[in-house]
Order: sequence, then structure tokens, then C-alpha cells
Amino acid sequence: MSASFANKTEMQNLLFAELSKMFGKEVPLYDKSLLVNKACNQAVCALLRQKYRGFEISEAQLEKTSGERHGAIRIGKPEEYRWIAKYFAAFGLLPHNFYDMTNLGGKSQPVIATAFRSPLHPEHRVFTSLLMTDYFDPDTKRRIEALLAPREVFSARAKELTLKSEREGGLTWDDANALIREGTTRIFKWTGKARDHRLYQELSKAGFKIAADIACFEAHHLNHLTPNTFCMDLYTTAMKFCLAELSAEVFAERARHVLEFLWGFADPDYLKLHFRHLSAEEIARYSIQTIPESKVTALVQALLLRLQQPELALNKLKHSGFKDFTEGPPADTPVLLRQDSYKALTEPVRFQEADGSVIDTTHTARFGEIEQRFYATTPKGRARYDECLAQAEKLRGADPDLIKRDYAAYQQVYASCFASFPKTLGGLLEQGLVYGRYTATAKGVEAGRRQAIHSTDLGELVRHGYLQVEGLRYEDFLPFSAAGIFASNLGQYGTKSTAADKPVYTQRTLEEIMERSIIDPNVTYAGLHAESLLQAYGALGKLNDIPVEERNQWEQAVAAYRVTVGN
Ligand code: OOG
Ligand code: NI
Repeated sequence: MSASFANKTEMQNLLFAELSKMFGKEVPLYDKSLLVNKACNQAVCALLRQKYRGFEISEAQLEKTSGERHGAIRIGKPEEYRWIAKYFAAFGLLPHNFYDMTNLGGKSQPVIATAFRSPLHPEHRVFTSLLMTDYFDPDTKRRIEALLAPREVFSARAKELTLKSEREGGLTWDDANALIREGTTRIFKWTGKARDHRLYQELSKAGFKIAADIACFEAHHLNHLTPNTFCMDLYTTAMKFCLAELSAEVFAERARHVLEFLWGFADPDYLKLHFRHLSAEEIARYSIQTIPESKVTALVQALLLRLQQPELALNKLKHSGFKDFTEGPPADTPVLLRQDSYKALTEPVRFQEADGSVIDTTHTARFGEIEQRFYATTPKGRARYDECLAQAEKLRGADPDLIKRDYAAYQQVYASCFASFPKTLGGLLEQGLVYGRYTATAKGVEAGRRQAIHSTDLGELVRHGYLQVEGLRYEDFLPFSAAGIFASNLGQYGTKSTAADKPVYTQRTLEEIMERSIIDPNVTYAGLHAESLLQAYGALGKLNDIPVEERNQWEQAVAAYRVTVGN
């Protein structure tokens, strides 16, 4: 890449910061929810400062760490999808995973999707769906396509800039800024303008609210933009309080419970996962202290005072309440993602009809998600997660009112379904359920040089301080959680195809539309894990003690991921 080109990671950071500003202006509740998250994150940091002597985070670093986002957009036409793939490619955001949302049983939706993100520096990602018109009967299909046919979401300038980036391998900052502006002033912008009210109503009535949200609007408006939190349960409790769904007493009681849990849960691996700017050496230097109970009470009171400020009286804003339960694993199981959301808002829209008439009405689609990212699972870990989740869903279904009746009991039942998961990074790695990145320490290299290391067991090498390990963070989506969020937001579960034969979509379908291939994130996670093992054992002088078949497998995993990420 030429030195005069803008750095793609910096371009990503700027794009998402600008999108966040745009979305904050469009949706005041989103802007306020960021303040609630900040207050909660500050409380978490205050707790961590108590636990770890030496832990400090500056305001600037907190802002930076809190800048990570994921978003979702829904696209109507294959041609638009091709352009959006090109647009994201200019930022180094490439398609990862194929999500077939038409195939989630009772939670199905008429879209297929991929997520655009950086392969190796994935702080931000965008779930990007495409409406599949052949999911519908021929007449509905024809009407949706006719409505979408004349739509032009990409301006000539946006197209020119993406093609230039493609041709030259990058953009100058002037061009990069112009491309970001195309995003925030047009491509992802909400205008509240819609067309064909009859089709909108028919689709909505038939349960296809997502299709209506796509087909009848004039741009790929951001559907939600999700920040990262340091503690999901603290945030959800705070939001429910600010939305006046919980009293101050219940809030204080739950928040105290959450912080006490976090005190034990936030081990050095939690620090490394949530504060990626800290090195393992730095974390190792902190000394662990005990916390007086009065300190937790003081933290809760301080947070409560902050949340009681008039500017955080979110119940005064228009809203539809908060989701009843968090998607994903329970709080004590640090895998994949935990996600929750305030429910989709009812917003004014204006339909400009073909006959020149205007209809002012409302539309409910944009919601306010939050997430906490944990360790990426191996296929074995993922299979275990899917089993546990199925069991948890079953139990939730068997007593759907438990959440309202006795929230603590609900949480306990839910967590019990995931009891077979180890609760620490070390335990998860030992059972091969998550991916990690191992590095040799100075002590290990030195011991290796003296030929004083007599084991190749990873856990043992870590315990001796010869290796250190960090968990790889999960940077992708969970379609089942997504479906849960869709369902709860729209007050409706999935939909059935109305085509004579429900079409079958594959990854190839989407790759052909984009004219580019989709990266399998597991190849990247596995490749990074294997690469670190080769390097770490090499640095300890122990590579020759590893069976040759195993070494070959690691080398193949490394070669495979290097091909997919293109280096
Ligand atoms: C897609 C939702 C997917 C998630 O977090 O799982 C998603 C949509 O709302 O269009 O963002
Ligand atoms: Ni989301």
C-alpha cells in the first residue's frame, strides 16, 4: 500500500465514529444509552481499581475502548449488495460467514447475510442482509422488485471512490473522508421517507415486517449500532432503571449483586479481554486486594446518583421498553457474545405515493442493542454451546413467566443449562472449547535455552510461567441470537416462505452476488491459534518434541488462514 493512502484501520475507526454520531442525532435514545453505558463502564473500572492495585484507565482510553461497534443494514437488491461489498472493501472490511436466516425453523426471516469486518483487526463489523424476493409468491416478488428497481442508494461519487480504491489499492484521506460522508449523509442515513403504503401494510400484516423495512425505504438505513459494554448485567439493570422498569431499590439490589459477582469473575484474563491496550506483563504487576462490602455499596450509590440525573430519565423519551432477557451464554460463561436490547422504537415515516398523495404514519424497526464479547469457540465449543442453548430455550419455554416472577431464579435456571462449560479461560482452553494465542515468556525462553523444560503440556507451561496465553475474542455474529432479537423487537416470531417451493440458499448464492468469496472466521481463529503454538514452542526450543502429524496440522492451519486473509 502506498504511504500516501489512508490507513484502513484508522478509516474503519473514523467511519464507525461518524456513524455513531449520525445515529446519535437520528435516535436520541441511542445517544443516551451510550451515556448509561459509560456510567456503568466507569463503575466497573472503579471496582477493578479496587481489586487490582495499579489498574488505571484514562478518560481518553475509556473512550477509545468504548468506540467499538457493530451495526446491521438490510439490502434490497443484489446490485446494491455488490456495491455495499465494494464500499466496505475500501475500508478493509471483508465478508465473514454466511448466515442463512431463511433456515432457522420458527425464527426464519426472508434474508441471507454475511458480516463485513477486518480479518485481523476486527473492532467493528456490520451484519448485512439481503432480501430474497423469491422467498415470496410470484405476485409479491414482482411488486417488491418493481418498487426497488429504480432505487439508487449509491451516488455516482460513492461508486467512483469505491472503484478508485479497488483499482489503486487505497484512498487518500481526502477521498476516504468523502467516502465516509457518502455513508453518513446517504447510504446509511435514515430519512423517514417511504413508498407504497399498500405493499408496506400487506407485508407487515403477513408477518414480513423485515421485508417491509427493506423494500419500502429509500436507503440502507442503519438498523442498530451496537456498542460494547464491560458488564452486560450492570448495563441492562441500569437501562431498565432509567426506563423506569425497575425501582431504585431493585436496581440497587441487582447492581450490588452484579458487582459482587464481577469481583470474582474479573480475573486477569477478563482484564486482557476487555482492556486490549493492557499487556499481560502490566496486568501481572497488579496486586490483588480485598474489597470491603461498604465499597460495593458506595459504588452502587454513586452509579444510582448518576443514573438519577435528569438527562438520563430515559422514560421521558419515546420508547418501547427493554427486552426481557439477555441472548447468549449466562454471565458466568465467557464464550461468544452476550447481547441485549431496548426494543424497536415507533418512529414517524412519510409515504410518498405514486399518485402524488402523502401518508404520514409510523414504522417500528430500529432498536438499541448492546453486546459484550467473549472468547471465540472452537467447533467443539460451539457444538457444546448450541446444545446448552437448546436446553436453556426449552426450559425458558416451559415456564415463560419465571423471568417476571423471580428474575434471580430465572438466571439460575438459565445458567444451570451451561454448567458443563468451564468458567475460566484456562479451563476452556484445556478442554479445547475456545481458541487462544500463546506466547513464550522471557522466563520460558531462558529456561528453554538451559534445556530445563520437561513438558509440552500447555496448561503446565502456562502455570510455570514459561508461556502466557490470551483468549481470542469472538468477532462474529450468532444467528440464533439475532433471530431472538428480531423476534422480540418486532413482537413476532419468524415467517414461512410463500413461494411454491421454498428456495435453498447457499454461501455460493451470496458469493456470486458479491463477486467475492466469503471468509470462514474459524479458519482465521484456528490459524492464529496454530501459528501461536508453532512460534511459542519454537521459542521454548520444544517444537521437536511435538509429534510431526500435529505440527503438520498446525502448519496447514496457518497456511489456510494466510490464504484467506491474503498475506
Ligand atoms: C440483523 C441482526 C443481526 C446481531 O447482533 O445478531 C445482528 C438485523 O437486525 O438486520 O445485528
Ligand atoms: Ni446486532
